[in-house]
Amino acid sequence: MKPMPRQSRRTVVIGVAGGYGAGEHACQDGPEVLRLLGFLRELEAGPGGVHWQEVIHLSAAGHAGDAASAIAGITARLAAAVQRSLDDGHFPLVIGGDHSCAIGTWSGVQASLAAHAADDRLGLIWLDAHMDSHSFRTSPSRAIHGMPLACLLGAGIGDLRLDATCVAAGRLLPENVCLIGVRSFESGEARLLADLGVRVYLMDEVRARGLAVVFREARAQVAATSAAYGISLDLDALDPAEAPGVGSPVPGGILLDDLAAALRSLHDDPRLLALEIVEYNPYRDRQFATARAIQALCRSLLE
Ligand SMILES: [Mn+2]
Repeated sequence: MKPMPRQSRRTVVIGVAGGYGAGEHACQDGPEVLRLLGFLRELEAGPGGVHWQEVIHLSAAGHAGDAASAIAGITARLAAAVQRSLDDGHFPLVIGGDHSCAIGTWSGVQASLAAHAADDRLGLIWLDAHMDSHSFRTSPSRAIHGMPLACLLGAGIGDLRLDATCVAAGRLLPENVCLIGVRSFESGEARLLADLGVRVYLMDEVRARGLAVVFREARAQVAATSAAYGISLDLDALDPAEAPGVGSPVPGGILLDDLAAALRSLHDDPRLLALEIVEYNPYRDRQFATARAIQALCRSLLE
């Protein structure tokens, strides 16, 4: 895959109406609300254009009754859609759904890299209030949206269908991953990330050093030994005072203006291959503040 400036790539939006990774399924309605209310519409006329390709829904055939099989079905279709959009020279913008969709998004990116790039190592900046690095063994809630990063790191979450997806696509290397904004986690997942040596910027460090500094450092690290990188943005990384419409709000997060500036700094970087924005819960939103935050962040990166 040749590095192409994003301006010459068309942004393709792939919605994922998935909520089975969380105890409450409300996030599954996020992408349709954003699409129907036209929150990305003004970007459509911008340079390169933004095109809503599809919203992936759970098919009856892909759902054998439990959350893991529902997510496995969505994951396979999402990975294929993301891989296809990269293969076609587009910039995939994935809109969740709960964060379990990350397994599909980044498996698709890795599959495309493996097929077309000499160097298939992928970097990933993971913005989140949580660590999302549980397995079925360590998770108190057993909710799969708390596990996607462990899965992508090849740590094994204990579901063969999901673990196999990550192994088949190639796995992320710990040194190519940084978490930013974490402020709520359990010991089992923290131990996994510490054992693997994954760099975690807790919210205290972000506040002390400033998001701009931390973000630049994280980007340098994930890009240092990989040809390309992506961003997985869980909206709960933001402060719930500014973005209340999320699946699992935690006080004391990143400020919207700071994150918009960080994304703006990536505007011209051809190594940024894909962006994922997840955990939009329209029912918890207030006067569309969170929908507008998504709009502002997309505009910062894409316009
Ligand atoms: Mn998350």
